[in-house]
Amino acid sequence: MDSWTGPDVPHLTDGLTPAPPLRLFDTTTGDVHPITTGPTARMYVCGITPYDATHLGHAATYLAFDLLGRVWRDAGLDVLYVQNVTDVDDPLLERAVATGQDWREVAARETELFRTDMAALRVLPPDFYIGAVEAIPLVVDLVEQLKASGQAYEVDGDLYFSVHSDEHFGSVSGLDRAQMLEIFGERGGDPDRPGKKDPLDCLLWQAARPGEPSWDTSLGAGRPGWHIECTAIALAHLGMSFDVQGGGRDLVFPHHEMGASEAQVVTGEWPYARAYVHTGMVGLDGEKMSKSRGNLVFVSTLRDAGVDPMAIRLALLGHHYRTDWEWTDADLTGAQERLAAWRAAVAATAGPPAEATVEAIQLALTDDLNAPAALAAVDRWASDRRLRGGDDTSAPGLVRDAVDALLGVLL
Ligand code: 5CA
Ligand code: ZN
Repeated sequence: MDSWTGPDVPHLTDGLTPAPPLRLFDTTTGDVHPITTGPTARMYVCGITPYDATHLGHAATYLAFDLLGRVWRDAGLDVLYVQNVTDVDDPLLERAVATGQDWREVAARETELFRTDMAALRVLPPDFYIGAVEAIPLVVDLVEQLKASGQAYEVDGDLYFSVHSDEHFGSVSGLDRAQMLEIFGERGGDPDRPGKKDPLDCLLWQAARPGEPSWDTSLGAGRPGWHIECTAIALAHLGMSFDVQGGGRDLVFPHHEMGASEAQVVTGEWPYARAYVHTGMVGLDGEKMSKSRGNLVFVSTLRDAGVDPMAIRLALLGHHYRTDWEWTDADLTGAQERLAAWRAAVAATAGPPAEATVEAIQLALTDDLNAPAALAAVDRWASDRRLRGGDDTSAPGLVRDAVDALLGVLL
């Protein structure tokens, strides 16, 4: 499906010390370590299930991976970025039934709103933006391969993946079996379904149910399971051992664990992704912001109220991507003040030299995407300029370009 149009990214390298190598926290290893790539960095980030508008938790997650793409580009790499849209799945179908709408209309409308929100927030678009529906042939092909090699089996017409066919199963999340069993049921799994070989086995293909959409394929009429959707899209567009699998921390298990195992079993190769990077959960009023809980602040609501998307972006970047945090109005007012201060500073004809500021932004972002430290470096330059002036006429332009290229904020 169509992605969205992204802004041009200014080029920064002239006259600056090269940025240090990128280090990221990898869920699998549990530590921050250097992330090396080939000349093209390959990233898959799990996309939305489009049954409601983009909330600030989603936006924070996509901004974190947007920073990663910007850091890679700043290091002179090409970036191959793939994202899915789960445009057929239980929550979407349930919402459509509950509101008396056609599920396709809900998905198309909310996906379009997501694109508009992402473009407004100046999030660089994925190169491949792929819906689950359009990926059905890819899914069928993978499931056929799993069936042929005996790693998929049937329960009342539905097809399941045998998680134990992957010797590395469990290595993404590092969870023990008891923890897995507990979480699986909470996050879309069905540990108690009779007939499964192992309670943790996950659905690959769900046979058609009355009143639900289905597709006639070699697997019979039905629709894809969730995890195999992302595996099929990632393998088709990135191949095995791509650099970063990203998403919110709620996806570590089962989604990223299962997706990795399915790919590893189909290809006989390891690893699926070289690093697994997860964002913290944004909450409101003491709970994770989620569509099912309904405690949401939407990007589009703020935009409709006239809030500058760059202030929204700065508010989200004010929190480190790995922390869980709660949205408050103070996040937005603080970001609006910061945006005004930065705009005033770069509108000046001269200021203090800015090379060290740009290098500080690069240093912060290459150190596990430390956006708050990067913002603090710009704050220091802006307050220096206000308090002490400065006669470097290239400095305001350099800060503007660096804030644009590295932080995605247009001043
Ligand atoms: N379609 C699947 C992924 S294949 C899905 O999880 N969709 S979603 O709409 O529920 O979430 C979209 C992305 O936002 C996911 O990466 C998810 O981990 C992330 N996310 C969801 N809620 C929050 C939150 N409260 N804070 C931060 N990130 C969140
Ligand atoms: Zn996914």
